[in-house]
Amino acid sequence: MIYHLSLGSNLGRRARILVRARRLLEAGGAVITAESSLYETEPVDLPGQPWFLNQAVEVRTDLGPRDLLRLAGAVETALKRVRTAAKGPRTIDIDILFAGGLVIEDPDLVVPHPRLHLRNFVLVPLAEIAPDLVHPVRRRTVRELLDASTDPARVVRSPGRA
Ligand code: PH2
Ligand code: MG
Ligand code: MG
Repeated sequence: MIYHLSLGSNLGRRARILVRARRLLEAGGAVITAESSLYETEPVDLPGQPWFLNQAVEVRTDLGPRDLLRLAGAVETALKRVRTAAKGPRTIDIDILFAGGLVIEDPDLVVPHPRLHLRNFVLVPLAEIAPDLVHPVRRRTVRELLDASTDPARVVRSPGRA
């Protein structure tokens, strides 16, 4: 199955942390088939924390959604994510955006990610690698969701290589 993930970091050596996160995902059986540039993004939800580096990746894997969620959590733990404030600073956050065309609404896993259409830090990187992907609930492409977004938070393509 093909998944799309959002990676984010706003603590420590962010670009290096994203590299390690991608490697650990691959070591866990998720082959990365596309990756966006890195973007410097203004924090949303909880202002006053450092800017994030965000990236979208496409992975191909035999893992089911629940196993991929477990892998993402294990990678976060391996990269020393410490949960302090909700939505606060973190070395790494890995969110499942899309799981093929599946719609999942479990207490601990909601796919498509319930806020992805509201967030430029997700939509801009995702539109770079998957502009024509259709959101199975909202029935809009990623490009259309981005065009419709009213999120004022700034997203700037980072000059560093992904
Ligand atoms: N993640 C959050 C809350 N706010 N802001 C940006 N720019 N990037 C993120 O990845 C992010 C955020 C919760 O996961
Ligand atoms: Mg998140
Ligand atoms: Mg998360």
